[in-house]
Amino acid sequence: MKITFRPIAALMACTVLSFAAVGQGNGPIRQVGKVSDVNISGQTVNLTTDNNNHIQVSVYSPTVVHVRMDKQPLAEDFSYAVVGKPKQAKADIKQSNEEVTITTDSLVTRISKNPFAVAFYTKDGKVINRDEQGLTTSWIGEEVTTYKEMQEGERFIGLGEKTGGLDRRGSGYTNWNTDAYGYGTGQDPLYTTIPFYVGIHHGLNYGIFFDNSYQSDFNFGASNDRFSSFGAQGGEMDYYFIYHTKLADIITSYTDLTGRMDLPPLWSLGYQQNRYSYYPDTEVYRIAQTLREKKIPADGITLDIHYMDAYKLFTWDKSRFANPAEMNKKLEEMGFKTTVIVDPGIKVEEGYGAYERGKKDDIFLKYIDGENYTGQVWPGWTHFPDYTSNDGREWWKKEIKFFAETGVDGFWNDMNEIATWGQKMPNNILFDYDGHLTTHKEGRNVYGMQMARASYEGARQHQPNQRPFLLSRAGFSGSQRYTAIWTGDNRSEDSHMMLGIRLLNSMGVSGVAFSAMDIGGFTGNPSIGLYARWIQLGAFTPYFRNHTGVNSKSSEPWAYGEEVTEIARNFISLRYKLMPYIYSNFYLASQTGQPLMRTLAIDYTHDPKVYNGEFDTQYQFGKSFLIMPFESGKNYGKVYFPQGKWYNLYTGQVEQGANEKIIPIEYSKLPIYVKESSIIPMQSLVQHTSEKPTDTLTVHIYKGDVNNSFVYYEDDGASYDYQKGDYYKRTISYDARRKTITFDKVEGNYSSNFKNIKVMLHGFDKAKVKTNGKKQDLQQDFASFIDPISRFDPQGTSNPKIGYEVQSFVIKNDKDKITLSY
Ligand code: NBV
Repeated sequence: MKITFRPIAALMACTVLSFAAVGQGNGPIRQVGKVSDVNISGQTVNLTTDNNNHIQVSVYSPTVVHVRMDKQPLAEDFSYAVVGKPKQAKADIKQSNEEVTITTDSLVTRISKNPFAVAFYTKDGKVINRDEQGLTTSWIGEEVTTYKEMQEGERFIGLGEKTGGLDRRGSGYTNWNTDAYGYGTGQDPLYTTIPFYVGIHHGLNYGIFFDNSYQSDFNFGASNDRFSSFGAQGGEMDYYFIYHTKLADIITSYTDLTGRMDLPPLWSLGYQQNRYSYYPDTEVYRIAQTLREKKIPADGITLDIHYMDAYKLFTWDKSRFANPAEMNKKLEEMGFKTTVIVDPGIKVEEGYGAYERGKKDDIFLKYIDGENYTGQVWPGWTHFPDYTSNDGREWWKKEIKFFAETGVDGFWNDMNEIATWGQKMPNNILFDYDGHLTTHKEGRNVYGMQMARASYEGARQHQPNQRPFLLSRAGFSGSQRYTAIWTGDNRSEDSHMMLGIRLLNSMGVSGVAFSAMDIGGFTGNPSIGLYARWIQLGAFTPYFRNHTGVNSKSSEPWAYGEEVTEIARNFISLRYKLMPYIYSNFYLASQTGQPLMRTLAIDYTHDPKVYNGEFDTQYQFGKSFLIMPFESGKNYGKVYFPQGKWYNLYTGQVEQGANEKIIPIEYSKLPIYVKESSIIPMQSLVQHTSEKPTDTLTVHIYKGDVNNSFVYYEDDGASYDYQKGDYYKRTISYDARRKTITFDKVEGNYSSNFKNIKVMLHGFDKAKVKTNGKKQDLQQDFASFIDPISRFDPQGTSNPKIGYEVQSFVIKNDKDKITLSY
């Protein structure tokens, strides 16, 4: 009897304990509990529960609902990520014994009272997303997690810089900014934290942004078949729920909340030559000169840590760079801008200026007892500025002036996870967190973002009417307001090239339009084929950066033989010819948050094929180009054409969409297709963005059965004068039913670089074109985007150009509306 009694007693004790946990919130898990008090004020519902938890659900806009919960009364809503302001919205709030419902123009939020749980529905009653009824929200110690009911067939995408497939279902992830040198293709976490994802099911899609900078965990059905969840090691449960019928609009709403990039300087969209490291100055000139001699267009040269004196920030190694201002001036004359690397660690060395000034201004991160934290990096033992304090940022802004004086145009913020040897920064370091004193646990994930912010603000302060270029390795949601982000120390392997595409596509969905990977790979040496493929793809990434590590082979476009040089020249030149298209797409990103690299999930959200591992690296570059990335060495590959018609870029041949196909892959030609009804503005070839193209803008139009529009945008590409109206903008629309192409009236005061517009018609058989009602004469023309490789024609005589015949005509670039009909 005794023997059997004991386990029963133990079981009973356990049962009591778990009831206590559920009922009173004092067991090992504190449940959110039953709503005991409701207070409705305007667009906001405040609730308390019988477990003494405090909750606020408020309508942020008709499509966004903000949910906050804490074990104590809610504190001031401080966020580094969110810059948007709640919008006045019609919200009909009703209450019954069981629930509170909030109805806006777009969705219905239902708050159950027992226990507290939130559910979001469409206006016609479909579940978009709801708390898992039994688990809802709970705390284990300081760790807080919200559990969501897993919907049948639900997929998850986003979460920024995360490895894994496009569809994250079945996986779990951690956000803890990490220096991940030579990371594995499945490694997690990496450098940047973006706690934002999109859920997709039953023809619906929603976004959740979890605004918490502690280490956070996301579970999309990993090791369980019941829920998806998001939680953090501390802080509030604080999330924004976003609902739109179109996925692209979710990105727009998310970037309404967390901000968007400024228009970048045009030069930063050109080709950027990096290595760890180019020195001395004569080597920098050699690289610049060779790019020009070999007619490989380029705009930027980047200096890595060897430009510094013993890796000390805000110094130049004078034996390598005797006169940096003069060097930068000469480079500028050659059409190059200089970007320098900046690391946060300031060497502890008596008499070293930055160290002394930092000590004097007392801006370094400290332990709880007030002693400066010291960690080891390149220069040896260093202190780290607290960029989460206003004083820390102000100090850094003053220091950055050092570069402004030498004509530096770009700042590359590295090692800002924070990276220190040992990779185990202690948690008992304090971060000001802008007046909300906290520890490393909450401060770490925003440190890199705040460093980039300080660099950005510093650059702006010292050259107020010049757009700076910023690049950062670590980041957090909202970093896109200050900087581009690149994916750190990848490897020179095929799998990394493909991973890089997935990372950039994922960042694009997650608000980061300006992103990059090291083209060619950082660690190791790529094969010739891999390098050739990667540089072709690089031309279709937002920030085009060729970079390699300190011990690897040279990685300039001529380092892999003549043939690869030609391939690189072809695709880098194509990027320069596409600059009007690319720049207009960056304008779009600055206005709407729409990324340049668009996973097919953005426009073909509910087509299951786009999530298939065979096709999930395919992406659109802008809306017109469909890029098919493939590992090197493949002669054939399977692709998927989504709904619609797709033109082969090189032959003009049309592929019907909603179709899989095996296509031949040529080593020298990245498979690229153009979407029907596309409008693609291009210019003549230039060797850098400050060289003037010819005065004719070529607009390629591809015949199609769907409507389309393209916002063409131009300005000086360098200053902020566009904010005063100095821009040139017009919408070009393709109306498939009316058979018209309309160039709307120009907006803005900037006069275009282009006097003429040449319209090239693709796929229009014997078109009869009228311009503003008058018959238009057409010319026979040839559409060619790249040149043949000379291997096939050493004399350059017999080999026909790559391309196909089209018809074209030239019109004046009038500011008034132009209507073409066909
Ligand atoms: O500054 C050197 C490198 C840099 O080239 C690379 O791009 C960064 O990701 N940096 C990391 C420091 C450590 C490299 C082992």
